[in-house]
Amino acid sequence: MHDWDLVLHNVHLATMEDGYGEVPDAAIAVKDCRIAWIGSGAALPASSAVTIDGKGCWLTPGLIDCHTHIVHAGNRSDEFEARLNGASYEAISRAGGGIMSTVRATRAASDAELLRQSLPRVQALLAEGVTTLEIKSGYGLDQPSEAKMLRVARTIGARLPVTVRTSFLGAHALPPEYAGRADDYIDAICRQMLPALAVDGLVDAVDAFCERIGFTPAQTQQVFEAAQALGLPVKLHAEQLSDQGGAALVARFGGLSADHLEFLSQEGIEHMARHGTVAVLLPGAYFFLRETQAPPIAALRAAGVPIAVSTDCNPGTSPLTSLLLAMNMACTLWRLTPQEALAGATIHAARALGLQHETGSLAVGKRADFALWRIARPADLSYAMGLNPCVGVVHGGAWRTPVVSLPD
Ligand code: DI6
Ligand code: FE
Repeated sequence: MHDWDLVLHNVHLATMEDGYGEVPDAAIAVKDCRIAWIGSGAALPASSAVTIDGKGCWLTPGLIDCHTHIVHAGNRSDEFEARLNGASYEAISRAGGGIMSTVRATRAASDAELLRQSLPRVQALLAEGVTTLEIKSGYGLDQPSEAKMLRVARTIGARLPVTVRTSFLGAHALPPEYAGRADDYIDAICRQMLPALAVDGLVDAVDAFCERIGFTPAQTQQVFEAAQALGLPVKLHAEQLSDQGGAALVARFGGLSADHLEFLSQEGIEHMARHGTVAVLLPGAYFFLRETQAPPIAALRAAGVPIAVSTDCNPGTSPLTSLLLAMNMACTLWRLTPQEALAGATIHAARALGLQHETGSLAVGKRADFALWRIARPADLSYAMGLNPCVGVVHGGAWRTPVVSLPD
């Protein structure tokens, strides 16, 4: 009798439903790509086509990286080195460096080249148990180049065992063609770029960079109105370097998430709590930029705002391709607990993508996205730096790793 497609037994579960949601000495069964049964190993009621001995490892939901700019061409290690040799950020920027150097490289790359350069970064995340990945555009800044970035993101989801959600970030920076004409660029985004990309099915959500060096709250609001007219959810890079009231703005639009948040005000927190907007924390950018103002973690906790943690993988401010290290940084730099960090990379990250009914925890009916870890307890995932204890991954009910039998 083969009732189930896959059973994993001899595992300890951290379901991430209600804290860690620990189930020791457990088994979990999969049918039609979804979780069909969870319980104690001794109570396993039916047999399966494939049975895997987890050998006492821990099973968590597959990790979710809910904020990345992982598709881009080139890198900025030359600028990193120049700055450490004394060059100022302004001088680099005046010489055409900074974000525009990534825009030039990304515009110049073919689809195939952009994919080739992005894949090693994606593979680094997948090796650490990531099964869902958000990918933004925002280094094209014209319609064909933004479309190219989003197509490559879709290709990653189609070719690799990972669920990809795309975000259109046309309002990331002002392209040189529009120098001094930011309002005209926002108009082009709202009237031409976004509608065309949405019709092509390339956009799952709409993002913007609301900042003194980005776009104003009024310009951000215009982008959100255009998204709303197309039925697309919104999210925002908010309060990273200054308090622009971006978190309250995105919350008022029923936004999925407000991200960064180092300069978030109490008023912003209250709007987020009221509208269920997730706080996405990005410690990699804080670390790499050597920022000193931490996001208001205690106040977010007190208000009951769900907190997610992500890499912000990008070439300028967070060249980070380890979600486990982002979790460690959230704990060491900002005093998140390891349990909060793991929730931030699973159940709350799922909510930040609007996928909370689909993935992010181990619950009957959800997609079978698992990561299997050779660890002693869940806190190990936030504790170790640079060790990858992931020994197996299931994405949509399918083993991603070739091993069907774990080494002892
Ligand atoms: N905030 C950031 O820190 C990055 N983008 C954003 O919206 C910067 C991206 C870059 O420098 O390439
Ligand atoms: Fe970002």
